[in-house]
Amino acid sequence: MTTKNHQKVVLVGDGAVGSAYAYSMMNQGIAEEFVIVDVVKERTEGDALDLEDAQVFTSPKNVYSGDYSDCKDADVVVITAGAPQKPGETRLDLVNKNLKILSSIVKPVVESGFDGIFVVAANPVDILTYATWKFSGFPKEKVIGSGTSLDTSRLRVALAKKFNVDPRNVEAYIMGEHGDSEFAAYDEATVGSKPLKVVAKEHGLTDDDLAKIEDDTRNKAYEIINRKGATYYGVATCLMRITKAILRDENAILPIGAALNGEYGLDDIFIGTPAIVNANGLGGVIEVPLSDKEKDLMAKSAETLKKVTQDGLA
Ligand code: 6V0
Repeated sequence: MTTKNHQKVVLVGDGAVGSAYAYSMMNQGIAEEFVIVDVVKERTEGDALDLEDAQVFTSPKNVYSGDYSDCKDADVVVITAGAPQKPGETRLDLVNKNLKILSSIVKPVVESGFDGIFVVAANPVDILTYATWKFSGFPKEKVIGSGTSLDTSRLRVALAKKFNVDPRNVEAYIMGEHGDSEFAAYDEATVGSKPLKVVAKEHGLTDDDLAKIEDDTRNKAYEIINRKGATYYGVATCLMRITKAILRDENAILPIGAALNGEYGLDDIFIGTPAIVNANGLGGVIEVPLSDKEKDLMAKSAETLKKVTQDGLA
């Protein structure tokens, strides 16, 4: 597939995550047209005015405050609208509030004639990605969740610090739910194609140390929320990366919330796994050859999500 010369992205949800994403998109000069939609219109107008001032130093871009009719000819609609976690709340606690908000968004987006790719980041993201697929009636490939992209970044950064290497050379994934049942797929992970567990040993890290890094990764959102009330730069950059892979038809392998079709013995679910991202959205799931222990963790994580999906969408 060839990519278009003029590419358009609509952001729905101009809060902490959405505005950080918009800024990241501007800085990377990715889309020619960038539209911001939110229930708080003044904020989108203010952000558009603020962001356009960056054009002189980035690349020319038409950034403006819009509405759902702007989705008609968009290539990607990114949904970051929804209540964020408060201190003490888990992501799954947000389900009812955010499902309501989501349904009020997906309907007018689809009614506009939108035929591009949905990218969902609002939490609980795996449930809301599934719901976006359901509410939209789109093919599964055209709906992508941010899944465990942020968690995977967090893991790579933590491991890279221990090994004193560039995080981009740590090929390790967090898989499963973006939330408390996620896990680090250490058994298949590599650092510069050397098994991660071998590298860890060389650096004096025990299995307990690796388990602690996994745990810290899982809890990093809480650490950030307790200090500054929200997390946004990390996820915003992940969203920029996913959008870029779609708009540039990259076939990039990224950790996302992907629809499974029998992989890991699972279907009817969106869950964190490495997958190919291209102009069609999901180009295919990379089924990691998990160890038996990891297969169990994936199954348990899926079970958690399926229960919430069934209750939330019943
Ligand atoms: P925020 O700063 O409160 O922004 C939410 C925005 O959504 C606000 O601007 C609201 O006005 C807007 N909004 C609410 N209802 C609607 C509606 N019906 N239509 C349009 N806009 C609406 O929250 P923040 O930006 O911090 O978080 C947004 C979502 O991202 C939350 O659900 C977070 O939990 C989630 N995150 C997801 C992450 C991930 O890894 N997937 C990471 C961090 C946050």
